[in-house]
Amino acid sequence: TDQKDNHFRCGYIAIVGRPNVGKSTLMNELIGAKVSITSRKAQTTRHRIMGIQTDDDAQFIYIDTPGFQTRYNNALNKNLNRTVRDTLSTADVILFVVDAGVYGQADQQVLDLIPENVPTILVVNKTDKVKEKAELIPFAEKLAALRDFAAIVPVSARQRFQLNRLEEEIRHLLPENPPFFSPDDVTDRSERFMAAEIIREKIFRYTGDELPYTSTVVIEQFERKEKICRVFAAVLVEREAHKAMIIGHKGEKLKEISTEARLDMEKMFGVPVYLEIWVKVKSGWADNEAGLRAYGYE
Ligand code: GDP
Ligand code: K
Ligand code: MG
Repeated sequence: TDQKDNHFRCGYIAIVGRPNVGKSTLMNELIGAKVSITSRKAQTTRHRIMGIQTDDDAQFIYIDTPGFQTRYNNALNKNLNRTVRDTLSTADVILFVVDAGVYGQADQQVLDLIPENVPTILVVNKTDKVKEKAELIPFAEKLAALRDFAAIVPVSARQRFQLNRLEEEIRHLLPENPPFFSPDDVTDRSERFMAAEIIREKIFRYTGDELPYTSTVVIEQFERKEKICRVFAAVLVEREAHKAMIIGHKGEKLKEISTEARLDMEKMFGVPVYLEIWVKVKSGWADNEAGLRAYGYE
């Protein structure tokens, strides 16, 4: 009805937390169907990962923030944290995810990056690991004192426990907006894009300074079949030294990057994935505008 249309809600929900608290699992479970995954370009050459879930009354646009997931405390990460802070200040809702019963300095560092003026839901994940649920009450009370959270929701992303309640809490906080994305704006292209995004995230994770600024991932071939997905990717770098950084000693680093990327793709696409990654030196591509356009950067 018209009235319903007037009240449609749509907005960006950033999911943050230290590594391994279950952010990606939570996002995947919240968006449910793999096909609802889509993506769009951010203002910079760095893309954001998004999952979109649309129902009759609202469109939820989730942003996963890979910036927190890298384990090196270097200039790149400081820059990434800045990017994360920008992402957070433009989000409509923030989900601050912690591990049930565990709260340490790494969690606090993430909380410190969250702007006070964006409604933030404290998500206490992995409640399935806690046998005595009563133990969670003092834990949640301790955390409640840290910030004026819009809500505190204990969940188990893995067991889908309380995810509907979490979704309702998010829904109330979304602004009234028409949908920004068409609900069926989903094609192979987005999976192809996600494949590049996943590889990029793993490269961030496994390499140190500078490298990601001048490297990019190009999906040269993407074959999506019912029972398998084949992905051939090239990582373009500017110098031989950069290539060596990605490949690592006896190819070990590239092997780890490939394995982790493949496992993530399998989770996301729901089929076994065959993945090959090459590293190629393309001198000067990052400075060359035509080159950038050819790789999809406007
Ligand atoms: P991220 O680094 O924050 O994105 O965390 P991931 O989503 O990759 O999850 C890290 C690990 O925690 C994985 O092994 C998940 O399977 C696991 N995990 C995520 N959610 C839950 C949960 O609700 N319960 C339990 N027991 N494990 C979970
Ligand atoms: K992880
Ligand atoms: Mg993750």
